[in-house]
Amino acid sequence: MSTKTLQTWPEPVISVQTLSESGVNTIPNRYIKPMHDRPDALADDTLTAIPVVNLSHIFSDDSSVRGDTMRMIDKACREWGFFQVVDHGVSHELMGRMLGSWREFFKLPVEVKQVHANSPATYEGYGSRVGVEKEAVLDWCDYFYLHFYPRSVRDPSKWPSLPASCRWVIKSAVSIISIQPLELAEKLIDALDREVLAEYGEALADLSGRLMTIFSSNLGLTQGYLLEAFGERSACLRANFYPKCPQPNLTLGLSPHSDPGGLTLLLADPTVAGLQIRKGNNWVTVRPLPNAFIVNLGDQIQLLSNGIYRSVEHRTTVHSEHERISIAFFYNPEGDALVQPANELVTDQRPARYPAMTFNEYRSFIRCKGLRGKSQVESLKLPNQLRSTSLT
Ligand SMILES: O=C(O)CCC(=O)C(=O)O
Repeated sequence: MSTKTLQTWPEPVISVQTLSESGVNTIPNRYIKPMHDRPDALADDTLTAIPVVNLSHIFSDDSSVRGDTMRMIDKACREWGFFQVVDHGVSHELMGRMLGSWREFFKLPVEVKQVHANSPATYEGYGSRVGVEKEAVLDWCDYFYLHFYPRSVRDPSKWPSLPASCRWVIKSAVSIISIQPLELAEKLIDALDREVLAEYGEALADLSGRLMTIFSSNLGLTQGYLLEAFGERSACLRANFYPKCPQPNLTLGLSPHSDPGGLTLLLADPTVAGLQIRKGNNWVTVRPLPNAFIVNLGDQIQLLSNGIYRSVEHRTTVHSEHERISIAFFYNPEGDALVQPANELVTDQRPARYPAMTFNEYRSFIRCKGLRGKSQVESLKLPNQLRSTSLT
């Protein structure tokens, strides 16, 4: 892929919210999925309780409680690739503020959000598509994407708020004179507080690190193995907004995909379901618990664990009566880290299933082609693995 391909979107981008609010009764063709990808195909709408882990039990004084919790996580990783964590140590108040702030942000007029419009070069900012293929079928979702780590790529000026130094000046001005631009400015200031964002990023990176040490131990590796293999801390966030859709049966909020990175911590609106996970030949709908994070394994854990743990395809549905919001925190290897199956997990019976590749190389696929199920990780299987792994 040439760098030029990733400089601009192939067609003008229209926010989904604009379409939704225009009052159309039918959705444009470019959002209509082929029959086999529509939400009704193979889906089970009953809310499913995926495994729930009380993470504080990892620190229990009782070694049997600690052991049971470790085993529960291992089982969830092997059987689901997804689980929810409660009592995870992240402040519920901070989680509530994040959901509230992003809700407010997406309520802002589109012109204000467009100030942060993103490009496929870094994806950072406000956007409505993933992938640069011309005439691709699009998803019913707007989002805001931003980088937290490594700190060298963190650019809070791209985050949706104003620098603290300007806040009080504008706030006091707004309280005296009420005119349109200042009203907008005030809304923007209140929409997201960069300090909340930074605090959230720190808390979730810490939680991800703890989970990585648990995964390492459960895989029989040294506790720090996965963290070391990932290199410098690297993480980004995607706030997803799914506007109301007049024909939810014809489209998807996000197309099926596995996450390209390490692990994802999803904070989902507990009042509106929408996340579906592939389980065998079915799609099951997750029941999100209040104050929980939905944890899922990404492709890099599949590669490092030599396929013992697997990333799992998921997608989202949309509604005609409700909008929905979710905040996905992606914990990734550093861009230049060479990711390959851990030596300890390569044996004569289980030879290396995947070649070594840097994460930057890996993620350029999704950035170019958009969300394509598990096609990338499956396409990487080494030739001697194709026959044996097709059985798993
Ligand atoms: O909105 C959701 O429930 C899932 C979001 C997701 O899969 C993503 O952002 O990659």
